[in-house]
Amino acid sequence: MSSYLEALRPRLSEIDYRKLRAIANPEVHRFVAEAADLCNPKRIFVCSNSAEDVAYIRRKAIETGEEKPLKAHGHTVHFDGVYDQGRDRRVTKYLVPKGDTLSKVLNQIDRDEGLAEIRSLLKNSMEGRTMIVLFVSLGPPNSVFTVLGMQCTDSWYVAHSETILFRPGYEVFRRSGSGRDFLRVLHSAGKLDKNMVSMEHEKKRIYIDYAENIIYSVNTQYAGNSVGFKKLAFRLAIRKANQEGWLAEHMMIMGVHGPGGRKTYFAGAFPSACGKTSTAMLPGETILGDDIAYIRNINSVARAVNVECGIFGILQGINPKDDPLLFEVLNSPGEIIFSNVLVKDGKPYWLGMGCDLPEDGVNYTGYWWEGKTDENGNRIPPAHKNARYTVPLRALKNCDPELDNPLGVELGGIMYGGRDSKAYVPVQQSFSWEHGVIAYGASLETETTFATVDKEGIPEINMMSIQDFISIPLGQNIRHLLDFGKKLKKPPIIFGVNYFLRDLETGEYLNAPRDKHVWVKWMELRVHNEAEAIKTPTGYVPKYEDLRRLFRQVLGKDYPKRDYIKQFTIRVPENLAKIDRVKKFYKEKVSDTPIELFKILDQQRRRLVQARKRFGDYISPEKFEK
Ligand code: SPV
Ligand code: MN
Repeated sequence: MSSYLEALRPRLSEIDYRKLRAIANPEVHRFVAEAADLCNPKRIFVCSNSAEDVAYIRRKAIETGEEKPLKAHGHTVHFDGVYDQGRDRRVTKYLVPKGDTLSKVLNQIDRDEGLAEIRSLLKNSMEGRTMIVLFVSLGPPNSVFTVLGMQCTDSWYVAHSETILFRPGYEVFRRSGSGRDFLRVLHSAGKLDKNMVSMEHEKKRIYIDYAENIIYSVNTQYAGNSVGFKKLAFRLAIRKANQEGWLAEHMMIMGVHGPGGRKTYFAGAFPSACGKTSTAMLPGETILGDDIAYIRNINSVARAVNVECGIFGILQGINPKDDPLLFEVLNSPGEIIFSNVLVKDGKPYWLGMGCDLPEDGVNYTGYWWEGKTDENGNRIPPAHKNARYTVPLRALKNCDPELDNPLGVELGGIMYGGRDSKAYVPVQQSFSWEHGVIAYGASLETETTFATVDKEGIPEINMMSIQDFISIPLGQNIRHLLDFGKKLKKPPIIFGVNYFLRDLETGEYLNAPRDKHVWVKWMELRVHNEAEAIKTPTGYVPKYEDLRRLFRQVLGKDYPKRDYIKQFTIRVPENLAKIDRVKKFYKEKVSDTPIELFKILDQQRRRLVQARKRFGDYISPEKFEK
């Protein structure tokens, strides 16, 4: 028996002691013992993922007040602090051991210094409380994709979220014995106010120790900062994937239904709040994942799994018209945690839900009324823009049946999309894997959104939509992706999508939210060579006739030619400026950029300049038709 386990005995009930003992990996015991030593909880609860243990976590989340029940059966609400409403880039840092270096663009701190700081913040942080120990399987268990993880936390809300979002891992740990490696997370919500909300936001820290595969998080509850297996473990997985030759991506996975009952799987990378979940949730298609995908080369075919089995999604804008499926789920009984919504008479409300909101209620600032202002005199919205829901994927009627296939699903296509108001057309196909990786993935530009606590609307490069999570040199990540495609028999076709293109004069969006369904259907046809396309300087774009037919079939809508021309006009000045920005970023910020990046962007520049000579600055797609 490990001495760690014995040291833990006074804080464990007999049952919890046995649950921990049944895992024969001394590293597990060591992690729990060291966490307990540091954080000093009164007792330790070990979740074995049994129905009983999961129900206990749910009950405690309500009993402690971290969640409050809502009227609908199974619904609860949780509030995060006013300054804890999104991922916090400022205080999320890598611990860098002496002698090691990371890209300049990554937030970092000397490992010894960072460890000392975070350990002092965690010291005795769980005093008088329970530490919950949870085991998860990232990806389907017992599969070549599986990565194991364990978290120690003092938040029942965090534990509850994890039981919804991740596949149970206790049995896998129990059966794998010693020697198996796993990711570790230690989290404490820190001091709580009377509403059970983390108080000391100025002491919020999220540190990633890649040398030991441990994540530390303290004085925060927002799930993106505290649920370790979302974006925090993702950073470690990116490193692991890079070393082992597979991909960990910020991607949704969906099954797109084509002619004759065919289903083609797509993965899609979009920065937070740029249409990722709403694409995966298009009615008539199936969702396999909405946030993080692992992709492997299996017999020279790219196959993907969802790391998670639930959704931690954005509520804003979910209404019966634009997201009918989600709206229905959110209004039906079943296990759902709402966060940072407005609550009135036991019902959750959010921005853009398609009805009038109540004039008062309770939100993340406490009692709220129409006209309430913050300390700077700014009006407080009824619900936070980043209000979220946490729901199991299996609760959705459109959940893809292959969710737990240990071999994943074969990818026919990959999409990259950001908030690009000026340059790229709504949908285009790359000329090759390399062109797609560079011109759409590495060149992905977006405007910042409310999903992080920074200022909104600032344009920035968000490489492959993982800029916030990347933990290896940026150039190496591009190189890795280029190489991954080279080893495939038939790499997935890479598409660039842009749901946020605006009219250059009026500034209005050129597409309705549901138009993306047409683009998705067109991509599906392209994967099977069943639609034609027009070759433009930036990629292959759809033909008007195909889109007109699809708009009619998919949305029952007319698609006037003038809309098509506006949306698919190649904007040469905006595209050239984009290329300049992207090249500048990589030249200045990324010392190991693969030479292919500059080559492929220069080729694109030449194509644009040539086209401008023939046709001018703004070129109708029809000009490129032979
Ligand atoms: C995102 O912001 O990309 C999310 C939510 O998916 S978080 O868990 O905060 O990362
Ligand atoms: Mn995300």
